[in-house]
Amino acid sequence: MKDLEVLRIIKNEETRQEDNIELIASENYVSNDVLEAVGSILTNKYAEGYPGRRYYGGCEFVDDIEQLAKDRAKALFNVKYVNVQPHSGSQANMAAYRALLNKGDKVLAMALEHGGHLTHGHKLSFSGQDYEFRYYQVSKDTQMIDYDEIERITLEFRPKLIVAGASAYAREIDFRRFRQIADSVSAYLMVDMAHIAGLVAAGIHQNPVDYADIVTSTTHKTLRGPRGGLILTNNYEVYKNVNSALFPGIQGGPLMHVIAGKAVCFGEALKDSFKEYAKCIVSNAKALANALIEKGYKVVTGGTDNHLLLVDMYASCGLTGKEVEVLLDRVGITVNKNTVPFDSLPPMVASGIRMGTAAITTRGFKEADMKEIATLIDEAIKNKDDEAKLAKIHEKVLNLTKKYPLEKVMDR
Ligand code: DSN
Repeated sequence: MKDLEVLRIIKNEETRQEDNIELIASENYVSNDVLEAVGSILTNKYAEGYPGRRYYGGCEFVDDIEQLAKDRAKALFNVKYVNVQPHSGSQANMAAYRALLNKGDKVLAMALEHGGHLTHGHKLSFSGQDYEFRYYQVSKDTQMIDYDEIERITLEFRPKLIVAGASAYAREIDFRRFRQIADSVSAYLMVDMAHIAGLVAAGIHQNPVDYADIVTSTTHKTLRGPRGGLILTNNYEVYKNVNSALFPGIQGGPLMHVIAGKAVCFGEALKDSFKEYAKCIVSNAKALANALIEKGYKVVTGGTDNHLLLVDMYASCGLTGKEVEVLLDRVGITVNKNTVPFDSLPPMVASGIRMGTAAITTRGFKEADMKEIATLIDEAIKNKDDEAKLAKIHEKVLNLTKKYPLEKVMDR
């Protein structure tokens, strides 16, 4: 690269990704093939419209790429219709709402502070501004989804749409039950599977396409592809509405280089090796949760079924999520603060931290390493004011990450 100013910043980020233990639950490391596709000359092409129906000439090869991405996604998720154009999960959700709802319609979704997502009706998001949302919470006793309570709210509120799916919920979600609840008031069901898409692709989480009218996702979390969105449905009428809601409704020209990266990602996820990878994500998350519980940390719901865990740090050690996030950053462990259900602290402070194992599992970390990570986190918390000890912990983090060079795992 000739722009040395930009190159220097990219190199800094490269070193950070190489050196740190990456526990952000929504991040991962793409393969060199995905990187090459996203960095390709496909970025030069305008292709407004859909394959075979574009507004510009010269689209024969980008048509091939988009069709390949669609076909692979269909095979991967065993679904009839796919739109691979959403630039992000938020835009996938916006298109899904527009495909099913009119402004002001009633929607029921999980509360953000109980594990939901901003685009599931938060008042600061377009979703909460355009539709009348009501929210379900998790059970106070188990911290898990309470389906009977959702059914009760559904019968009272009579939403036109129910949204299932979460960004900070560690347990399996029963989409079949959600379908039954939605059917009780003839509501649509939308599933946002962004976090668990890789687990669904690998067949280790119930597949929502069998139950939902629309499934939305991102491609960059457990699915391990480029940053972007995805929409799936088995209903042709819904598919047509999604297509026009997304383009020309919301977006302009699709990012063909990213769609090529999605095609590569779906191809990778169709391989048997991806199934093994997804199983390891979950066993690593369980091992990390257990190791933290053994050290006395309060893991929300008492464990995990998927790729992430939430730890109530305030209840465990009196530190806020924000304090732990900053502290762990100092020793090279990257996490994010997160509210826990019924949190007494505001979101920008939060009682919890959220940790995910998708990225470190890509890197090759094993269950034994999860114990070491739990020990490093615990040591950092216990020695939070001791600079010398924190420096030693940072050394240990560097030794651990050196064992799993990124260059090796990206070449897959
Ligand atoms: N920001 C993503 C996450 O971290 O879960 C969701 O959009």
